Amino acid sequence: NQAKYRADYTPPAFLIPTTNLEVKLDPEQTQVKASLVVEKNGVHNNSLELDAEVEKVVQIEIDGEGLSPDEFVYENGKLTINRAFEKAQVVIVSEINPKANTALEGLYLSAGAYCTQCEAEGFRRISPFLDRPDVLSIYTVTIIADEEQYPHILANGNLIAKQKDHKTGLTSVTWNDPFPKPSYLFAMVAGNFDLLKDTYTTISGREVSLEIYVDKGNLHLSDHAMESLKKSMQWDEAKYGLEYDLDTYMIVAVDFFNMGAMENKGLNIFNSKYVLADEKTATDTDYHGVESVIAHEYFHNWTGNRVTCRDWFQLSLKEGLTVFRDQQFSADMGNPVLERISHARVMRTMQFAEDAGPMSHPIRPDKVIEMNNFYTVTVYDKGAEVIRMMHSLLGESGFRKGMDLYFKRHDGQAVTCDDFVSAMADANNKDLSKFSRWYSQSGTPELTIQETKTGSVYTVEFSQRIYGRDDAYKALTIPVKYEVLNKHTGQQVERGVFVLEEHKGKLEIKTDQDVVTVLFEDFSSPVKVKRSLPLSDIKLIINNASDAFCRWDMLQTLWQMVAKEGKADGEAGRTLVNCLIDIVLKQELDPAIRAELLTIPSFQSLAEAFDEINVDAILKTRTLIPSLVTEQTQQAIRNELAEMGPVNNDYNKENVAQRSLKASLLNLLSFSDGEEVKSILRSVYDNAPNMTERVSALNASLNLGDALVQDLLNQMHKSFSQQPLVFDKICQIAASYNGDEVYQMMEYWASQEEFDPSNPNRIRSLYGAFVMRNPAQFHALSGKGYLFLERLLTDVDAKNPQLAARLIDPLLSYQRYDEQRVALMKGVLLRLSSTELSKDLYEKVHSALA
Ligand code: DPP
Ligand code: ZN
Repeated sequence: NQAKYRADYTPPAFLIPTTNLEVKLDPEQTQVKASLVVEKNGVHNNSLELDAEVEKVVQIEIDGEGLSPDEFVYENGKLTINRAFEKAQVVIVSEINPKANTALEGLYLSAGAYCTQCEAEGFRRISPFLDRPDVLSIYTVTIIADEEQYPHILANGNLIAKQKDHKTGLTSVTWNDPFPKPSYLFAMVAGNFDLLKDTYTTISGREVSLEIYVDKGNLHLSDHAMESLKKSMQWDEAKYGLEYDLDTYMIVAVDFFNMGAMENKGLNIFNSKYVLADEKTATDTDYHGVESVIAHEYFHNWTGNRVTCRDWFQLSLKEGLTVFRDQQFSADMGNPVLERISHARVMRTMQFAEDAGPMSHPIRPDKVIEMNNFYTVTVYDKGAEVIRMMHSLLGESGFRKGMDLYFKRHDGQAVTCDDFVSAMADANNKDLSKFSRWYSQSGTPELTIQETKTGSVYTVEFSQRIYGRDDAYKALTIPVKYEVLNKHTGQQVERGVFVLEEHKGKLEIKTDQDVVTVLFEDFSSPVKVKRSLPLSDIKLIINNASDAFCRWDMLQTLWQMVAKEGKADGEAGRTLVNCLIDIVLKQELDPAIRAELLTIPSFQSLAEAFDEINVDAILKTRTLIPSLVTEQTQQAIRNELAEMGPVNNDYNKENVAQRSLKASLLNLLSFSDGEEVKSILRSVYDNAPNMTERVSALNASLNLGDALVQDLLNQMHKSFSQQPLVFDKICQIAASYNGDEVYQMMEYWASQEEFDPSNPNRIRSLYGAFVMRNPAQFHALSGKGYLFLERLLTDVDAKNPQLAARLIDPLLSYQRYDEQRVALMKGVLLRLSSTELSKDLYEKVHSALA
């Protein structure tokens, strides 16, 4: 389990300008014949050393001549060929076993269909290759299969030939992709699907055929995905002048998939969760997920595929940028404030935790053991925040100039994060060298804020650091969007952007008024803010800030203060309860924002406020506060819910806002007890015209004991049997139940026919929800929750390391808990460390214990 270092990068010793693959499909013995043009890159005498993780290397030829066994060595993931050449035709025949491939990397079977996943290093499990992103090749791929069983035989690019061999009865289908690409973007599929077809005419008038392949019987679930694809194509043309470049864009939805989706050139492969949706079976959150993942993968065609990464340390080059682009797209399609709230939530609950834990890394990591462990919230979401800050500093048109120059310089190349920053800097004549520290420094900056008033000068002093890292910490460039408000009237005095570039900095405002500042509007930098504001100022900001994000944000601060006080009847608690009551009663507020304001913060987001996480105080806060609020507002909530009734079905901004408001109100109501509440939830469930409302009723029912939840879950199971994506919702809700019955509930759902433990979606829905969304049980002092995870990890790691390595994440922050829990969690890690682990889990367990 050797680490690799970014600093050790060297260019490839050989290049492979063309790749011809011939793949004879067979569930257990697929034969892959790779004919490669290989040429030396530079002057050297190195042997050709290929990455290889195939079952068997059957035969090797160089320029038509077979190699004898002593001319090559295949061991430890490398195939070394000891015959010298400058340029040669290298043919390698190997054998692989798709059926045994439970890791779901390389070529595998998903519910009877062949599909591939090659990012990051899966191609070497299909054929020996220079499996690194800076080796770009033109692929021609011939797939041989029984067309009756697999009517759809696909690979990247354009279909160029198809013929049936009447002797064998097999069909061979040939595809060619004219764009040179790294091996991680290779894809092939063979299966029997339903096909949704449409077309899109690009801005220059080319007609592109759009094809979405879904499991038989699911055609009616693919319209939203198609609409999302067309919107994405149109948006990228309008916003960035980027047009699609092949004649066909294919998306295949598969049930067995480790990630969300994969941007393979011209042939995206998707987790069916991010394709299939209709109102009956998918929630608004699912609709949003489909739209944003379709967009994300489509946007990769330029940011990722046309310009790709030189090496995997540069992953954020394509991921941070593409997340930023899909965030912009979602903001344009929906509600920008809600989008920002959700980004801030991800950053504060997941990314800050990762960055404070043992796997902390810069958005451009320096050291990696298993690359799959670095598809992280840091590389993706913090990466996107860094791009966003550049956007803030350069402005909309400056950013666009930078993007244009980036494509002009690097189209068709494999480049680095530095190349991206240089394009931005050069296009704008701006020095971004200091800014680029965001790429090399890990950790979350902590901003201490101090406000003073002297005469008519109001000063806000900022200082940045990371606790415990004072010597090594380099000052980062931090844009602070702010608004100054009159302390008494709440009127705006001034609004602007202050850029902090040193360890300390001062914003000075000339004013005779008594003022308070609203800071980090729109979450303008991914930092932690340490600021003690009097409750009266907090209240003023919640009621008056122009930026709705900050109004929401201040309310979160208040929640955190209450959690830290550990009681609901202190001054902060009373202020919070009063604010929430006001919001419940203020029906004239924007429903989408009101819904967010009335959402109870997650365990993780309250935990963020603690140095040592106080589990009990957080759990208590999350029930006491809503109970106090509903004590005084339940009648108003009931009235409003009765007036609302079921919301219209269509997926649009207004309806989504109404439904999310309804969910927040139902959830609040569930904190007032009584049979009446149960019957309201039951009737919402029974009369719900769509899945969003059914799930709202179910989530609220979690607060009312297990009988109602179990009853409604059984009802849902009956109405939607054999629908895996609905089954996932059932699992998720059951695993979130915070009473001791949760173990029986999980056992029950795991014993159902729909629960296939080799499917990552099932594992994530049931057990992932338990570890992430059930803090009361997962962190129970008995240690039962931790032991449960330990057994699960051992099971899953043996089959699917990538999946196991995701499930372990909550254990990695063990040092942030109290002594008893630290001991329990550390015990699990220690026991795991003494067993045989995959590279994925090994890296995480050992870094946690280091
Ligand atoms: N499929 C993953 C994504 O699109 C990795 N590229 O982010
Ligand atoms: Zn991506």
